[in-house]
Amino acid sequence: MPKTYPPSAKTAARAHITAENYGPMYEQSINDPDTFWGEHGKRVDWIKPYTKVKNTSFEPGKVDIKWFEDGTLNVSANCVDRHVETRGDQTAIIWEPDDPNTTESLHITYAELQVHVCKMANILQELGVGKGDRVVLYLPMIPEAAYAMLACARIGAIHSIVFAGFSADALGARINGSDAKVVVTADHAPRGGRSTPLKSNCDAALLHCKDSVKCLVVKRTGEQTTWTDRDYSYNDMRLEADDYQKPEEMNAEDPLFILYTSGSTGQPKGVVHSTGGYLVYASMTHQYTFDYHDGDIFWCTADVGWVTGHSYIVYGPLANGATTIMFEGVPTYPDAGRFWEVCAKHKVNQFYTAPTAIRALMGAGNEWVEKHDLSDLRLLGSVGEPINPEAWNWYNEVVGKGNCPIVDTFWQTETGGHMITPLPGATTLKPGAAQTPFFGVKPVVLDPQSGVEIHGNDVEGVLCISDSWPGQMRTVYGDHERFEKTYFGDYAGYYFSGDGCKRDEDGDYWVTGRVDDVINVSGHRMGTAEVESALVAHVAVAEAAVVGYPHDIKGQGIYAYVTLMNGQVPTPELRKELETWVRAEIGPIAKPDLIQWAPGLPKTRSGKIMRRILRKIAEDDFGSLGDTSTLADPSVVDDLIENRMNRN
Ligand code: 6R9
Repeated sequence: MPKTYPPSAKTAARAHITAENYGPMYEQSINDPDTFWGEHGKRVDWIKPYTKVKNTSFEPGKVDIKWFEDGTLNVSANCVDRHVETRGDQTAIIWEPDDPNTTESLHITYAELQVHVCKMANILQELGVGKGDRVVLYLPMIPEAAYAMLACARIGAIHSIVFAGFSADALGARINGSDAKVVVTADHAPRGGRSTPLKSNCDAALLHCKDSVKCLVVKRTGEQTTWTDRDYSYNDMRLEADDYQKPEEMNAEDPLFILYTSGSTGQPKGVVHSTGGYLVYASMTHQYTFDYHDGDIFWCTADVGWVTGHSYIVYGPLANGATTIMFEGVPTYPDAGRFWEVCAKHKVNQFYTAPTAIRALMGAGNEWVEKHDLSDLRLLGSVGEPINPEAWNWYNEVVGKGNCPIVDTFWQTETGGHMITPLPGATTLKPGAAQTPFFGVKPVVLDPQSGVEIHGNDVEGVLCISDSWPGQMRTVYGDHERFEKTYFGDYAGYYFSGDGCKRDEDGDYWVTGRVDDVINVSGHRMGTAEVESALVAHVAVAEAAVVGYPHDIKGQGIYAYVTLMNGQVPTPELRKELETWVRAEIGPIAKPDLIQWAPGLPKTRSGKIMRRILRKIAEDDFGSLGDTSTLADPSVVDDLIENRMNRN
């Protein structure tokens, strides 16, 4: 029996949620969601209070999700204005730059935040942005990213953030996909001592977009950039912009943002989140999962380009009047002690990061942690992929000194906030398990083949959710049918997560990873189909199949099997060229780790690529290939095995 960790008396004594109140609250959230959420929905300020709470259906063909549907509110008023009245001088955002030796960190109070957000809102309006319009944000991790998010929310515009590590092509596709009016970017994005030319990427992207799209440019480094007729300087415009802007009254169900994410088929889809339900859920999970109390300093190391940054750098913490850290850099720059230096410098109380970072820092050695005073840390969090027990133990012992509960939070871009997670004052922790459902979440384990619910404990299957929760995505932008098909098409009446899971003998959930063609590289979601379509877009490539394989640091690496066009010669130079090509098509995170030249791919007689076999070979586990008798040409497998790239 692996060791488990009950909440310490100290943790339990101060916790919002304890072993005593979790059970009854959870029961009510499931059995009487109207009463439960009717009460908890009041944690945010409404302009017009709701009278209806839950109105949701997972029924095939009629999937429809509405929460608090007749209420009105404004997210920016909730994240900013209401705190200005009570804690205007408190720091809202601590900004920590990429390079601590050349740049000072910043402390932005709630009163200052209001001015920044209002100015940005006025600038966006001047550029023609109104309620319901889309604005793409392609920014470094700078305070202006938060100002722009909140400014959109203030005027009722819908933001769509594109991670600054994505390429010009990916950016262009997302600008067009949401028909955005304005793109907000910066001259350059410093990260890990290197600099990405965001503005010139943006110029390249906009070549493929409507002429009417405007570009608002924030000065970050001051390095030279080209300037065109569509460009506007944020730094100039803010000198003239008014410092107040009245928040727009929004319906609870108006979209707050779009965020593109990868799925198992086709191009990334625009996940749409709502105004009311999302904010209630993001703020409640932030407070309870991290046991956040007034005055605490909270640090989520994610980028705002991912959902984790949306919910737990900006919306959740600011709705709760928290002090939230925005970190521009990477864990290993200037050295492998950076995370711990920042924790010590700002006296961080709750620290939230990804297993890939934990594994990398574990490999760098304990001395980097021990150099810094981490005595203010009270809680540690993990997100993005399953955390292996070795990394969990290191996080617990070396970083947390055995005094900080670890919350292993399972959730998704689609879910808006935590779904399955320990609560620090209530849960006896098990290393490697996300464990218990958050309020309002009803996980079920289904048999993957029959789709029948598997009851009881000590069972395994696919993870579905059987009823709606307020933070759930509402639709795929512009394609409700795709929403239904993707999430409700496989198992009628259930939201399907795409993950496999076990429910152990105590009823705790262990999420075991994707069961579809989504791979998880350093906690970033990648559709194998996206990488494949980038590869086949290269003139030399006839066919490509991409799978994940176990990678010590990244969790999964990208393994590509490439069949070249007739007459093309496989050379190391071509391999390099394909790597660079994928980087340019999608972004650095999509670059294949291994490319194997494949004279042929294993296919069924009907032409389907048998990925199961390719996965096994990539895992260097070809002893158990299973049945290959349905292959059109079984001999291709021998060649693939002989030339495999990953030998353990
Ligand atoms: C928040 C976020 C979602 C996918 C999800 C699952 C994996 C995330 C996890 C986890 C096990 C955890 N995942 N957290 N698996 N334990 N604590 O990561 O969103 O980028 O959409 O990824 O990540 O496979 O389906 P997103």
